[in-house]
Amino acid sequence: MSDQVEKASTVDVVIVGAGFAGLYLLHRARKQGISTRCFERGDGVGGTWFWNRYPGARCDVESMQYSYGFDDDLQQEWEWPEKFSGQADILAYVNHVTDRFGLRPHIDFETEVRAAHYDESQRLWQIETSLGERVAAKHFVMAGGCISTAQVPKFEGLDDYKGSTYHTGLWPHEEVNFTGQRVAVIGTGSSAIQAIPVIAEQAAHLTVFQRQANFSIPSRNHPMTPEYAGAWRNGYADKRAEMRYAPNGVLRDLNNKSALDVSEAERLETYEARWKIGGSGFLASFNDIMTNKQANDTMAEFVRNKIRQTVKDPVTGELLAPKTHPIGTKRLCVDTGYYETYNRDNVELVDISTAPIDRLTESGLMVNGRRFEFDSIVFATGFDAMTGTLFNVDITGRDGLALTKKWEAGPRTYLGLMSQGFPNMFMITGPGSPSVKSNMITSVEQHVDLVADTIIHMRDQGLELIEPALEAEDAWVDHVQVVAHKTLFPQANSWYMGANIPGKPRLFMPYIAGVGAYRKICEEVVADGYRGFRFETKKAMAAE
Ligand code: N01
Repeated sequence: MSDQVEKASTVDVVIVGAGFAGLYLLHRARKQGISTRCFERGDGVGGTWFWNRYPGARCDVESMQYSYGFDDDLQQEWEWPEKFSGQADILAYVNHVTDRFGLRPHIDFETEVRAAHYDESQRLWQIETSLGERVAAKHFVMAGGCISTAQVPKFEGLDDYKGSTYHTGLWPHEEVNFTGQRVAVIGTGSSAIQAIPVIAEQAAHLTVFQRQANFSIPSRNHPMTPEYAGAWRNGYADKRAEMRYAPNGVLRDLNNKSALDVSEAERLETYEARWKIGGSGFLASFNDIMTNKQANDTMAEFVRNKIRQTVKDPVTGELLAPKTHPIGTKRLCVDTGYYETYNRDNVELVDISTAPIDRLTESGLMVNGRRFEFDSIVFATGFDAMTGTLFNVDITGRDGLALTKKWEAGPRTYLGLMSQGFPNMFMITGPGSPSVKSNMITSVEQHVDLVADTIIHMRDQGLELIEPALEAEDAWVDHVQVVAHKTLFPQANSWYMGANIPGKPRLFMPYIAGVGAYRKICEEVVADGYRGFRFETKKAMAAE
């Protein structure tokens, strides 16, 4: 790791996190002469890709699109080995970006931000770190990611279990070898669906505990071809511009027909053709899959039939065919050989939908009175998404108001960017922005540019404080829910709805109207003199 530079205790901006968001913000700030401190809990950069090292971890957005677009030399020069990148390749890329732009010395690694209190008298955020350091900042930016607080359910007997335990989102850096072991995987979300085929190849026996089955589409991943990469590189300027206004921040071939306006033969032919292509673009087979339950049912049944055809044991196949939610309303998974894995002799699926795990024991766990013994248990049980990482920091705003208190009935933001009562605090891809319902890099770049441009605007105009107006925030909170309820998303018990965390308020957290629609709203807000925000000048403070 490079030598650290001298660190100031009063800066313009404190940034939490050195993942894709924190790194780009650090780069923008440094270029514009904005002083920063950037704190990262890990001992390296990369955020999600630093922590999620489980076997099979891979991105389901194509490499040519899951990459920064802010620097043309970077995107022209970087070589991606595969259509969909594995975790190690993405981490290598993030490390390259960090060093290419000289960011590493400006990051405090292995340092958590524990508290951030807004000091109204000085209009400064007072930050406290896990190393006991205090730093004051004009602006405080939470860039710690949306899916970065791993959760292990509070199973009874959790501490009694004597074997090895792992969480997919906190995977050890050294290689984990399951050869010869009896392994359990708890959970069947995106992480499990990627890990299970790889663990099954190593383990002597693998038992998968499934609560709700998930829909998964084959990735059809393959080595990158020079033709494909070349076509992207030659067209990057236009393609990135298009991505920024695309519904999910990725270029996808959306079929602009209703699934119900075509004949059954055309519908099946369309699904079949897209199944062969693979990937989550499958959802773009028709334009009403996420808004019309009848249309959605046609796609869901097509995928269920694929699962039934793939899995040889009909009982297991039926258990794996999801029936609890419309397809796409929980994050659509993308896999390599997931359903085929259940045809192996060393893999067993245990349905815990009606009889949950009773408890963990010294040597394994018990379900419905049946005792299982394991050498290792893998928790693929997900994250306290969207709000968990924000709540891990003791954040208090004006009048000592805690963010946890303000958001006790659910997140309250204006544009997913700021919350009233917390002046000069920004969230990158916060709740109420497209965030997890988009290509994260597209959304990260948009938010970072908006935040950096706003800080520069304030500096240039002699403005010292920015805060959303309560009415603007109230209207946005309502708007996010109105838009969500025009879709099928609220019908699922998903982490988008906070349903995976006991006691978490149930409401749809991301903004689902699309990346392009959202970007246009942000552009209009800024063009309209930051409509819905209020500023205060230095003079106003002196007069108080
Ligand atoms: O987590 P999840 P994840 N007892 O919350 C089960 C992104 N990601 O880490 O469905 C038993 O989706 C839970 O069951 P249920 C992506 O956005 C992207 O897999 O709630 N089981 C579920 O099966 C993704 O959505 C990529 O009934 C319990 C599983 O654990 C997000 O990260 C790859 C349980 C958790 O699934 C999170 O994915 C990986 C309990 N008490 C992740 N509690 C790609 O880019 C939970 N479960 C490809």
